Amino acid sequence: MSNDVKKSGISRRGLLGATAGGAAALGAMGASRMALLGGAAGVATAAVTAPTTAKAAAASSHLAPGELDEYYGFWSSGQTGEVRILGIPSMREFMRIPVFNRCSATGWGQTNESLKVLTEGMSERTKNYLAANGKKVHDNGDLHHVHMSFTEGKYDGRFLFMNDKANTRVARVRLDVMKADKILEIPNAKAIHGLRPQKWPRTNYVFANGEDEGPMVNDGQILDDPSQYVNFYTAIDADKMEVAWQVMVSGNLDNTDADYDGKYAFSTSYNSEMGISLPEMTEAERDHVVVFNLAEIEKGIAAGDFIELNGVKVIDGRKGQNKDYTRYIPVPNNPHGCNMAPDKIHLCIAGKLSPTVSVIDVRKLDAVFYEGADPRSVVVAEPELGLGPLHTAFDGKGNALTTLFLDSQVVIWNIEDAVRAYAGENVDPIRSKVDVHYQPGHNSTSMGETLEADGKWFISMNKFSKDRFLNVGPLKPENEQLFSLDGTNLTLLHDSPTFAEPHDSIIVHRSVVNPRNAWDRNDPMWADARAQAEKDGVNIDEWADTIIRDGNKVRVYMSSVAPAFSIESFTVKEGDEVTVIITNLDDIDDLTHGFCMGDHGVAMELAPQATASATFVAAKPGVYWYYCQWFCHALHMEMRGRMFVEPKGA
Ligand code: RUQ
Ligand code: CUA
Ligand code: CA
Repeated sequence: MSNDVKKSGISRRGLLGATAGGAAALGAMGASRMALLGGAAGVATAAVTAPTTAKAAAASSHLAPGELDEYYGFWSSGQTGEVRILGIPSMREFMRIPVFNRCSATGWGQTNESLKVLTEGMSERTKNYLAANGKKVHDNGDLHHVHMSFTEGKYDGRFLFMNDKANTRVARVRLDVMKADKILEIPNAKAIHGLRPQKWPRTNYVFANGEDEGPMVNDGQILDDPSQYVNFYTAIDADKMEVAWQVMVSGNLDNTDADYDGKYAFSTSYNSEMGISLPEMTEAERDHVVVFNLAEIEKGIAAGDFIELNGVKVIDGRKGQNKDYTRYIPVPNNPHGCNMAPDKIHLCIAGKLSPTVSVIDVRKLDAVFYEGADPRSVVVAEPELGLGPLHTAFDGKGNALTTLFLDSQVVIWNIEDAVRAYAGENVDPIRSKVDVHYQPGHNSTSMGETLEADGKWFISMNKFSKDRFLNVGPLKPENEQLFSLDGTNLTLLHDSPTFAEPHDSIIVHRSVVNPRNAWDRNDPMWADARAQAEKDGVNIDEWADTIIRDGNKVRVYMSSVAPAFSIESFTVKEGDEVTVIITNLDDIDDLTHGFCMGDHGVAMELAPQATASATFVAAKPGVYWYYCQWFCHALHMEMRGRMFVEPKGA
C-alpha cells in the first residue's frame, strides 16, 4: 500500500502560517530556510514610506464620467478562467473575455463556435475522458498569466496569450474582437504555469512552463516512482498555435520570460530537488534558473536530435547532457518570478524563500554556453530586499519594483546600484518601500514588460484584502492597488476589490489596441455555420427565417434586428436535435442581442453582425418561449418567440 493517501508531514497550521504570517511561521519550511530568512531580518532598509492618499494625486487618477482611460489593463483571473479588461487609471472593469470557463452570459462553452475553439486543440485522451463524464469540454481553468504579442520588443496589438494551469492548456485571444480563437492542450507537460511570448524579433514562439513533474510517458506504467519523472518546457508556434518543440528539463518549472535579443528564454525552478513533499522541495540550498538557447534547440531539431512523444519533437535538455540546449544557473532556493528588464540586459529572479533578487546579465550567457564559464558568473547582483520577493516590474528608467509577499510591501530599487553593491561598492540600491494591503504577488507597471516602459502607473496585486472592505463572509475579495509612480515615489490612489483570483496583469497604452465595433461578416469564427448554411441553401447574411429538417436534426436559421427575431415560432418533435443559428443583422455600435431558450439551459450573445449557434436535444414536449437576453430596445421584452415540442408519436 505504498501509494495510499500520503501526508505531507506539515501541519495545516504551519502551512497557513507560512502563507499569511511572518517569518517565524516559515519555520515549517525547515531550519535552513530560517537561516536564509534570518539574514533578512537585519537588512538595513531605506525609510518605509506609508502610502499617502493625497488628494492631488487622487485627482490625477480621477476620470470624470464619460472620460476615457489612457491605458488598457489586461487581467488574468486565476481559477475563474477568464481574462478581464480594465481601464487604467480608473480601475473600472470594462469587459470579461471567457476563455477556459463556461460563461452564462455569452454562451462560451455552449455555442458551437466556442465549442470548436475549446475542442479542436484537445487530445483524444481528454476527449475520451470527458465523454466518459458526459461532457465535451472542461468548464474550469486556472488562468495566471496573460501577455500580449510583441514585434521588436513592443506590444503589437494582435493577440493575448494565456495559460491554464488546471488543465494544461495555452490559449490565444484575438484583440480585434476580444474573443479566444485558439485553445491548445499541451502534450507531455503537466500544469502549464509560467507563460511568455517571445519579444524579439517578434512573437514567433509562446513559451510555456510545465510546473508538475511526471513520467515521460504517462500511461499508468510508472506511478509512484519520482526518480523517473521529467518536466517539459514548451515552445508554441504563435501564428499556428501548434507546439513547435519541447525541451525535457531537470527540476520543475515555475515562471518564464524571454530576452530582447531573441536568443534566450528562461525559467525558474523551485523544485530542482525533484521532491514530492514540502520538506523535500525546500531541502536544497539552491535551486536554479534554466536558460534555453533557442538557436541551438532549433539546430538540434533540424539535425534530428529529438525523440517524438505524442506527436511532439522533444529535445533532451536535462542536466549532464553535455549539449548546448540548456544551462542551469544556481540561485537561492525556491525562486519564483522571472522578469526581463527593458534595459535588455538584466533578468531579475525573485528569491521567494530568500530575501534576495538574483540579477542575471544576459550578455554573459554566451560565455556559459560556449566558453565553459561558471554558470554563477552571470549573476551580477543579488540585493537583499526584504521577505518573500515574488515578482519584479520596471519603470524603464533603471529602477525595479519588487513585491515582498511576507512583508506586505513593494520595494523600489535601482538595478545599476545593486550591481555596484555586488561588486563591492558601498551603495544602497533600495530607494523606498511602500506598504501594500496585503501579501502582494504579481505587480505591473505601465508598458513595463516592453521597450516602451514608461514608469507612470503601478499595480500591486494583493492576495489578501482582510480588513480593507466591508465583510462579505468567509471568502474575501483580493485587493489590487493602483499607485502613481513619480520618480521613485509611489502614491496609493485606489483600492480595487476583485474576485478570484487575478494573478497577473499588463498595462497597455490605448494607442496599441484597436478593436472593432462590429464583427466582419466574413469572420472565421462562424465558418462552420456558414458552410452548413450554404449546404442548406440559406444566406445567413440576409434576413433568414428557414427551418431545415434533416432526419432527426433540425436547423433553425434566424436573424435579429431590434426588436424582433425573424421567426416567431417553430415546431420540432420530442427527441429532435435542434440547432439554432442566429445572425444579428444590426450593425449599430453596442446593439447586441442575445438568444435564450427558456427552461433549456441555452443562451448566447449576439454582438453586432455576429452569427452564433447552439445545439440541444428537445427532450421535453411543450411550449417554450425563447427571448432576447440582452437589453436592446424599448421593446426588448417583446423580442421573443415560441418553440413547440410535439410529443413522440403525435
Ligand atoms: S505566479 S504570485 Cu502563478 Cu504568476 Cu507568482
Ligand atoms: Cu434584442 Cu433584447
Ligand atoms: Ca527547492
